[in-house]
Amino acid sequence: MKKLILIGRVGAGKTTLTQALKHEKIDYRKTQYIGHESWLIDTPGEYLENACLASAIALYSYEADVIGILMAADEPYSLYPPNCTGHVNREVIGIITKMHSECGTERAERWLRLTGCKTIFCVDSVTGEGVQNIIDYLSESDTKQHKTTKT
Ligand SMILES: Nc1nc2c(ncn2[C@@H]2O[C@H](COP(=O)(O)OP(=O)(O)OP(=O)(O)O)[C@@H](O)[C@H]2O)c(=O)[nH]1
Ligand SMILES: [Mg+2]
Repeated sequence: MKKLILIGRVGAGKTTLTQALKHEKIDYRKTQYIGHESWLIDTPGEYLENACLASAIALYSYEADVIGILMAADEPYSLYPPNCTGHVNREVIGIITKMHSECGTERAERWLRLTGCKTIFCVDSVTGEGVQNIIDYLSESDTKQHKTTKT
């Protein structure tokens, strides 16, 4: 199993997705620190939102095999600079959470593509829809060969 770090703004759904990926009960908990002991690294959204904390994400990304950039379908704007994945020496995937939002997923997908993400998953972490696709992706021996993108 590849080790995945999840980054995204406050409320993007990192912890909920972490619980869904681990088949745990969905239970809201504000993330206060970076937990990096398992195959999933969950980060507080504040680390992405504050420039003075952002370097911690870069440091913890070195612990991971795959960087998961989250964006909820209902986010009003993107925090990610265009082509930011070009700076990353790891596999990067985009993950659209809250896929059943009335906003639809197209806008989030465009923003994630703008970051450079080629592989994008859509999930509803509360119902579990789409979550298995990420588990399958992480289980593959060579994720670079993975061709699945959002349809
Ligand atoms: N319907 C739906 N709700 C979601 C989904 N993901 C997260 N939520 C809800 O969004 C809220 C915030 O989710 P969290 O997982 O705590 O967000 P987070 O990114 O971990 O936030 P921080 O820890 O503050 O950085 C919770 O009420 C979740 O139930 C999803 O895929 N679908
Ligand atoms: Mg959290």
